Amino acid sequence: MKDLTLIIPAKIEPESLPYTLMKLEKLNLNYIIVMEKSDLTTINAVEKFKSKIIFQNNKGYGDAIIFGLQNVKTKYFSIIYADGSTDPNEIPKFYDELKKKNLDLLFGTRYSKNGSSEDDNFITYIGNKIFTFIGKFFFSLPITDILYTYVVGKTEKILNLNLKQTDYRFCVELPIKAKRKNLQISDIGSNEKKRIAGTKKVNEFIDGFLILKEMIYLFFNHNR
Ligand SMILES: Nc1nc2c(ncn2[C@@H]2O[C@H](COP(=O)(O)OP(=O)(O)OP(=O)(O)O)[C@@H](O)[C@H]2O)c(=O)[nH]1
Ligand SMILES: [Mg+2]
Repeated sequence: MKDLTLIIPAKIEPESLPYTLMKLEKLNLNYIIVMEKSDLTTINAVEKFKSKIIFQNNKGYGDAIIFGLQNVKTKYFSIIYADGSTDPNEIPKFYDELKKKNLDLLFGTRYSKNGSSEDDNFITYIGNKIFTFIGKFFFSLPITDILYTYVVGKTEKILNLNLKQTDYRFCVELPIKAKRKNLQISDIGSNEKKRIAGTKKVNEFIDGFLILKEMIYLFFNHNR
């Protein structure tokens, strides 16, 4: 998988990130960690992997992923997380499926065959179901888990989408714009693990509201 680069956004993950990186080293995968310069605890915790870190100029989850994507030099990319919830051992399966079906984007899903989650709570589960339904009904998205955003795909295709959202709105902006540009999209079962340590960065209510607002905006505006 020399033609694949993993993008790992990380914010205040001093316990989880070293563990995730050890797994990646074992799998011999290329990766880029995207962090804020001010996140000294995480930077110190991964001192020996510092050549793989790039620093975002701005803030935010979406900003980190977009900046990471702009730095990918391989044909394929993957978005994967520092908190241990997205298991890197699933990458070979994702990568093989993407290539076999010649897809542009392949999304992990916790809610279809071979999918599960140890990290969902009642609110995130219901939220995901509602947003996935809106995605299917109003945007014809062929995916069953819109907010997971554990993805592999073709770098050139995602860069062409002109993604702009610097926060968690990125999660819905990506599949909606991809569908509108007629990218070949599918999903594949994934087992989400529990966050290893640290606190989640998503605020279910504030980010949920922003995500809903983004979906309404994109429904009425086709040309952003
Ligand atoms: N660089 C950067 N990384 C971020 C930012 N916000 C979140 N992340 C990282 O993005 C990944 C996903 O964040 P989480 O807090 O686990 O969010 P989530 O997985 O959607 O939510 P839960 O799993 O439900 O807790 C983690 O690796 C975070 O460290 C940010 O502002 N900047
Ligand atoms: Mg998480």
